Amino acid sequence: MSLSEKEISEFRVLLESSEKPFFMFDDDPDGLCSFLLLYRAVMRGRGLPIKARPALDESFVRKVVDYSPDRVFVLDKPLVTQEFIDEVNRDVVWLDHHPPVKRRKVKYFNPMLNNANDNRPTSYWAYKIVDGDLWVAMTGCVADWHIPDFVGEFRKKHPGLLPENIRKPEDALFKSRIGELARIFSFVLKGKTKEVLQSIKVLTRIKSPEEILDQTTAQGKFIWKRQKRIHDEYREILSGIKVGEDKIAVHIYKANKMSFTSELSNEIIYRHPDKIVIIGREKSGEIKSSIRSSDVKLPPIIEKALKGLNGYGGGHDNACGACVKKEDFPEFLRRMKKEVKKALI
Ligand SMILES: [Mn+2]
Repeated sequence: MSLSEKEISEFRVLLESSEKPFFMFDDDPDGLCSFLLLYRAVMRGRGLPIKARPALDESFVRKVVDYSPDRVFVLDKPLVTQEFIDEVNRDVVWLDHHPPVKRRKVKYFNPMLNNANDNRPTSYWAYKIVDGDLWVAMTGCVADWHIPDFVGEFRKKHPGLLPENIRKPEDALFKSRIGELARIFSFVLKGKTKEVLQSIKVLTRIKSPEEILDQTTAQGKFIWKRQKRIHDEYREILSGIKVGEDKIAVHIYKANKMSFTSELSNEIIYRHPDKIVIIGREKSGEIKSSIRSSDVKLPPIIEKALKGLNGYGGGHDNACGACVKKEDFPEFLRRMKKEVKKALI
């Protein structure tokens, strides 16, 4: 394994010996499930989803000082600034699976340090650390397009949530009940901060996936209802997306709606794997977009398309983000089309 047994037990000791842990996690289901696994193992401390992307920076030092934990656990964040680590001035433990970075004065756990090809989700490693709820770990992994090695055990324990015939991560996400749960987790993280925090608190107490999926308890019902309102808004935007003949499918929507670009682009690329999908949200003069592709390597194309423009972007081969000033967006798009054409020759 790419996090060694030694590292896994070292992390466990750091968690168990913390009297007042503060968990700062990425605001996606992988981050949330990582938090739930660790928190439920000790049932103390506090969790805070961090919306800022990609870096956890010094603007969050205040949150740490206010809570005054003895140890900070950063989960699933690709970047933490050195200034953040220096200024919080206490134990920082960081568990992540994105390309490794070098930082001082932090206990850094990343499977890619030992094996550059192992980027299994953070919730996978959190599960290995605490040996907690299988369904929580599975939800986080499926949300991050990964079928973990404990899938057999999961199928036995939770029949019907992930049928045998579903093998591909994208089918797990869009065609199974555990995938439905992964999408529910992604929706409850959206909207008003107060409501998000309340939902997270409720999730720390839920004992089975059926509580939510079949609404068998008041707590499960609460989560279901809250995600449904957000899911409805999502579906409204989704139904407005038209995919035509062009290789690139583009859709831009306005800021008064929540940010769904990541979820929307995932669903559109799942339905149209032959396309390159760009879903953008217009806000304060910028267009923040999620870009997906199954056949074209995105980062080099995006880099070329952004050259000299007001914007930035990057990510994985098949999934990227780009933020471009509104007036530069048409040029960005024109270049994307040109570069994609070149890449396909
Ligand atoms: Mn992740």
